[in-house]
Amino acid sequence: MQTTQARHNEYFSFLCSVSLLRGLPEEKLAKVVDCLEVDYFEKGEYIIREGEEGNTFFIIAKGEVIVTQSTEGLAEPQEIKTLGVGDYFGEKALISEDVRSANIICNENDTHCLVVDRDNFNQMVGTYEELQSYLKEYVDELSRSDERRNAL
Ligand code: WNU
Repeated sequence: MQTTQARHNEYFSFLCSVSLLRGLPEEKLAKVVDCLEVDYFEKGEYIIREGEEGNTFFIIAKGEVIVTQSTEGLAEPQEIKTLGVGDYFGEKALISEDVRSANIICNENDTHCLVVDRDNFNQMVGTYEELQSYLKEYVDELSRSDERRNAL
Protein backbone atom coordinates (compact mmCIF):
# COMPACT_ATOMS: atom_id res chain seq x y z
CA MET A 1 0.00 0.00 0.00
CA GLN A 2 1.13 3.49 -0.81
CA THR A 3 1.78 5.76 2.15
CA THR A 4 0.05 9.11 2.48
CA GLN A 5 3.45 10.74 2.11
CA ALA A 6 4.19 8.89 -1.14
CA ARG A 7 0.79 9.84 -2.52
CA HIS A 8 1.38 13.43 -1.50
CA ASN A 9 4.77 13.48 -3.25
CA GLU A 10 3.35 11.87 -6.37
CA TYR A 11 0.57 14.45 -6.77
CA PHE A 12 2.82 17.30 -5.75
CA SER A 13 5.33 16.55 -8.50
CA PHE A 14 2.49 16.00 -10.95
CA LEU A 15 0.94 19.39 -10.11
CA CYS A 16 4.37 21.00 -10.56
CA SER A 17 4.22 19.79 -14.17
CA VAL A 18 0.76 21.26 -14.86
CA SER A 19 1.40 24.41 -16.88
CA LEU A 20 -1.56 26.30 -15.40
CA LEU A 21 -0.07 26.01 -11.91
CA ARG A 22 3.51 26.75 -12.86
CA GLY A 23 3.59 30.11 -11.08
CA LEU A 24 2.14 28.93 -7.77
CA PRO A 25 4.56 28.90 -4.85
CA GLU A 26 5.45 25.43 -3.55
CA GLU A 27 3.66 25.81 -0.22
CA LYS A 28 0.50 26.75 -2.09
CA LEU A 29 0.77 23.69 -4.31
CA ALA A 30 1.34 21.50 -1.26
CA LYS A 31 -1.90 22.88 0.21
CA VAL A 32 -3.73 22.10 -3.02
CA VAL A 33 -2.49 18.51 -2.79
CA ASP A 34 -3.78 18.27 0.79
CA CYS A 35 -7.31 19.19 -0.26
CA LEU A 36 -7.50 17.15 -3.47
CA GLU A 37 -9.83 14.28 -4.09
CA VAL A 38 -9.15 11.74 -6.81
CA ASP A 39 -12.02 10.45 -8.94
CA TYR A 40 -11.84 7.51 -11.33
CA PHE A 41 -13.86 7.17 -14.52
CA GLU A 42 -14.47 4.59 -17.25
CA LYS A 43 -14.87 5.22 -20.97
CA GLY A 44 -18.29 6.67 -21.79
CA GLU A 45 -19.00 8.03 -18.30
CA TYR A 46 -20.14 11.64 -18.02
CA ILE A 47 -17.85 13.61 -15.70
CA ILE A 48 -19.74 16.86 -16.31
CA ARG A 49 -23.17 17.40 -17.87
CA GLU A 50 -24.10 20.57 -19.69
CA GLY A 51 -26.73 22.58 -17.81
CA GLU A 52 -26.06 21.09 -14.39
CA GLU A 53 -24.78 23.03 -11.44
CA GLY A 54 -21.15 22.48 -10.68
CA ASN A 55 -18.85 23.24 -7.81
CA THR A 56 -15.68 21.44 -8.80
CA PHE A 57 -12.56 21.92 -10.89
CA PHE A 58 -10.74 18.94 -12.46
CA ILE A 59 -7.18 18.20 -13.55
CA ILE A 60 -6.56 15.06 -15.60
CA ALA A 61 -3.84 12.93 -14.00
CA LYS A 62 -4.32 9.90 -16.27
CA GLY A 63 -6.38 9.15 -19.38
CA GLU A 64 -8.44 11.29 -21.74
CA VAL A 65 -11.79 13.07 -21.95
CA ILE A 66 -13.81 14.61 -24.75
CA VAL A 67 -15.68 17.90 -24.60
CA THR A 68 -19.06 18.05 -26.36
CA GLN A 69 -21.66 20.78 -26.57
CA SER A 70 -25.20 21.27 -27.87
CA THR A 71 -25.47 23.65 -30.78
CA GLU A 72 -28.44 25.29 -32.43
CA GLY A 73 -30.03 23.23 -35.18
CA LEU A 74 -28.15 20.02 -34.46
CA ALA A 75 -29.73 17.06 -32.72
CA GLU A 76 -26.55 15.70 -31.15
CA PRO A 77 -24.02 17.55 -29.01
CA GLN A 78 -20.93 18.29 -31.10
CA GLU A 79 -17.45 17.18 -30.13
CA ILE A 80 -15.31 20.26 -29.65
CA LYS A 81 -12.03 18.95 -28.25
CA THR A 82 -10.11 16.20 -26.51
CA LEU A 83 -8.20 16.78 -23.29
CA GLY A 84 -5.41 14.65 -21.84
CA VAL A 85 -2.97 14.40 -18.95
CA GLY A 86 -2.13 17.81 -17.45
CA ASP A 87 -5.20 19.45 -18.98
CA TYR A 88 -8.00 20.78 -16.77
CA PHE A 89 -11.68 21.62 -17.03
CA GLY A 90 -14.66 22.82 -15.02
CA GLU A 91 -13.24 26.26 -14.26
CA LYS A 92 -15.91 28.08 -16.29
CA ALA A 93 -18.89 27.34 -14.03
CA LEU A 94 -16.82 28.39 -11.03
CA ILE A 95 -15.51 31.60 -12.54
CA SER A 96 -18.62 32.78 -14.40
CA GLU A 97 -20.97 31.58 -11.61
CA ASP A 98 -23.01 29.72 -14.17
CA VAL A 99 -24.18 26.18 -14.92
CA ARG A 100 -21.86 23.76 -16.73
CA SER A 101 -21.48 24.94 -20.31
CA ALA A 102 -20.37 21.68 -21.98
CA ASN A 103 -20.31 17.92 -21.43
CA ILE A 104 -17.11 16.23 -20.35
CA ILE A 105 -17.12 12.53 -21.24
CA CYS A 106 -14.46 10.05 -20.22
CA ASN A 107 -12.74 8.65 -23.32
CA GLU A 108 -10.40 6.07 -21.83
CA ASN A 109 -10.86 3.43 -19.15
CA ASP A 110 -9.21 4.11 -15.80
CA THR A 111 -9.06 7.88 -16.25
CA HIS A 112 -7.96 9.67 -13.07
CA CYS A 113 -9.02 13.22 -12.27
CA LEU A 114 -7.80 15.37 -9.41
CA VAL A 115 -10.80 17.27 -8.09
CA VAL A 116 -10.69 20.62 -6.32
CA ASP A 117 -13.89 22.02 -4.79
CA ARG A 118 -15.04 25.62 -5.16
CA ASP A 119 -13.62 26.87 -1.86
CA ASN A 120 -10.20 25.39 -2.48
CA PHE A 121 -10.30 26.53 -6.11
CA ASN A 122 -11.01 30.09 -4.96
CA GLN A 123 -8.18 29.89 -2.47
CA MET A 124 -5.83 28.49 -5.09
CA VAL A 125 -6.75 31.05 -7.74
CA GLY A 126 -7.76 34.01 -5.59
CA THR A 127 -4.40 34.45 -3.96
CA TYR A 128 -2.59 34.42 -7.26
CA GLU A 129 -3.55 37.35 -9.45
CA GLU A 130 -1.87 36.25 -12.67
CA LEU A 131 -3.61 32.88 -12.56
CA GLN A 132 -6.92 34.61 -11.89
CA SER A 133 -6.63 37.00 -14.84
CA TYR A 134 -5.30 34.23 -17.09
CA LEU A 135 -8.33 32.06 -16.32
CA LYS A 136 -10.77 34.98 -16.64
CA GLU A 137 -9.44 35.76 -20.11
CA TYR A 138 -9.56 32.11 -21.10
CA VAL A 139 -13.15 31.80 -19.90
CA ASP A 140 -14.17 34.91 -21.89
CA GLU A 141 -12.54 33.34 -24.92
CA LEU A 142 -14.52 30.13 -24.38
CA SER A 143 -17.73 32.18 -24.28
CA ARG A 144 -16.79 33.80 -27.59
CA SER A 145 -16.07 30.46 -29.25
CA ASP A 146 -19.39 29.16 -27.87
CA GLU A 147 -21.15 32.06 -29.60
CA ARG A 148 -19.31 31.42 -32.86
CA ARG A 149 -20.49 27.83 -32.94
CA ASN A 150 -24.00 28.84 -31.82
CA ALA A 151 -23.90 26.88 -28.61
CA LEU A 152 -27.22 26.61 -26.80
C1 WNU B 1 -15.50 25.51 -24.95
N1 WNU B 1 -16.63 26.07 -24.46
C2 WNU B 1 -17.09 25.84 -23.18
C3 WNU B 1 -13.41 23.35 -23.01
C4 WNU B 1 -10.75 23.54 -20.41
C5 WNU B 1 -10.05 24.56 -19.73
C6 WNU B 1 -9.79 25.75 -20.36
C7 WNU B 1 -10.84 24.93 -22.34
CL1 WNU B 1 -8.97 27.04 -19.49
P1 WNU B 1 -17.65 24.25 -17.21
C8 WNU B 1 -17.67 22.36 -18.97
C9 WNU B 1 -16.21 22.64 -19.28
C10 WNU B 1 -15.93 24.14 -19.13
C11 WNU B 1 -14.51 24.19 -19.69
C12 WNU B 1 -14.54 23.07 -20.75
O1 WNU B 1 -15.78 22.39 -20.61
N2 WNU B 1 -14.42 23.59 -22.13
C13 WNU B 1 -15.30 24.42 -22.75
C14 WNU B 1 -14.79 24.65 -24.05
O2 WNU B 1 -15.14 25.76 -26.11
N3 WNU B 1 -16.45 25.01 -22.31
N4 WNU B 1 -18.20 26.48 -22.79
N5 WNU B 1 -13.60 23.97 -24.19
S1 WNU B 1 -11.98 22.45 -22.59
C15 WNU B 1 -11.11 23.71 -21.72
C16 WNU B 1 -10.17 25.94 -21.65
O3 WNU B 1 -13.59 23.83 -18.70
O4 WNU B 1 -16.13 24.52 -17.77
O5 WNU B 1 -17.60 24.34 -15.71
O6 WNU B 1 -17.94 22.73 -17.62
O7 WNU B 1 -18.62 25.12 -17.92
